[in-house]
Amino acid sequence: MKLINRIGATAVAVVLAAGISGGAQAAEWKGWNIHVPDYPNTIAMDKFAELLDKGTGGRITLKMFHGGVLGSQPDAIEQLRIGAIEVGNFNLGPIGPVAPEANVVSLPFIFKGMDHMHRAMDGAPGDQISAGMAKKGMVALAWYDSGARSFYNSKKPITKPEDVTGMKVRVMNNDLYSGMISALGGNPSPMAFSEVYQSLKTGVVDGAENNWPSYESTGHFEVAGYYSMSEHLIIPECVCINADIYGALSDEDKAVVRDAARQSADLQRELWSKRAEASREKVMKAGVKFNEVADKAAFQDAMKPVYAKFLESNPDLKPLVEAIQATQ
Ligand code: BDP
Repeated sequence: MKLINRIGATAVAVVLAAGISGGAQAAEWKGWNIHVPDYPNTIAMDKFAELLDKGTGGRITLKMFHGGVLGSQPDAIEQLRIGAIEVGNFNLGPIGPVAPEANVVSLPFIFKGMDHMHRAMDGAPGDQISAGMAKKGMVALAWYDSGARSFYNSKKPITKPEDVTGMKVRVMNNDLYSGMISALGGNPSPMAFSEVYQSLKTGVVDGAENNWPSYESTGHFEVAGYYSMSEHLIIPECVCINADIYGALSDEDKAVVRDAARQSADLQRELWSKRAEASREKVMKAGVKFNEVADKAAFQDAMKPVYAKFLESNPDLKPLVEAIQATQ
């Protein structure tokens, strides 16, 4: 009898706890972020947590796990979709394979620059991308900056597509990036962010591609000293939340969560432009051999098969691609 009572009490407690964490009462969320402590995204996600706590009077708390300790980015995206992680700062690159609408931002050179990307993401294309992500269980609360990605390697400057021929280049997990490297005659190597330093160092790959802050914060510049300003990808990032958890919030809490994310994005964008400059200066001082890519058109031309293949498999996304290209 006693035992049965105890089981009964435990069951009630479990049901109550589940009700509380899923509902409007009180919740403790886990957040994923891949970056080092002083990175703009890290500081901004901590700010998000702080604002959430304040805005809900401590009913919703967010414990951030930085440095990718909760798993690789593709894994974390899956964990967020099933609700094992409530919140994450994700690059739309690895989200693309899950949500096709989000994949259009991973078409090389689709954005003409950061301003163009901001206008597109703040407009109708951004809304369509958000809707596509929501259908896959992820609500994008705000967009973070991630600069432009350029090629770097341990061998030589890259000035023309042929320079990539035969090179083994690490890419994020997304067939579009593998297609991009193949179209340049290189050998793509999809790999987790955390493995890139060692792979560059030991020659498992010759190069990779990223923005200035990540090239610097990871130490990749120490082992791949040629940075060639191709700026082939401008990929926004999201502050994302599990769709069911977000959907179960009261309207008031939804507003607090959105507002906190927006404020954290304002901070992130401000810190981002400063860090991009500081990172660039730091690696240049360390002796990185930098070159501009004068003929970007040659790289853009080489991407035609990547676009053709993507539109062939996703004909319904042609209007979205065109809407981004037409965004003024
Ligand atoms: C960085 C992104 C991060 C990615 C990383 C990568 O902020 O989300 O995981 O690139 O290349 O710029 O994997």
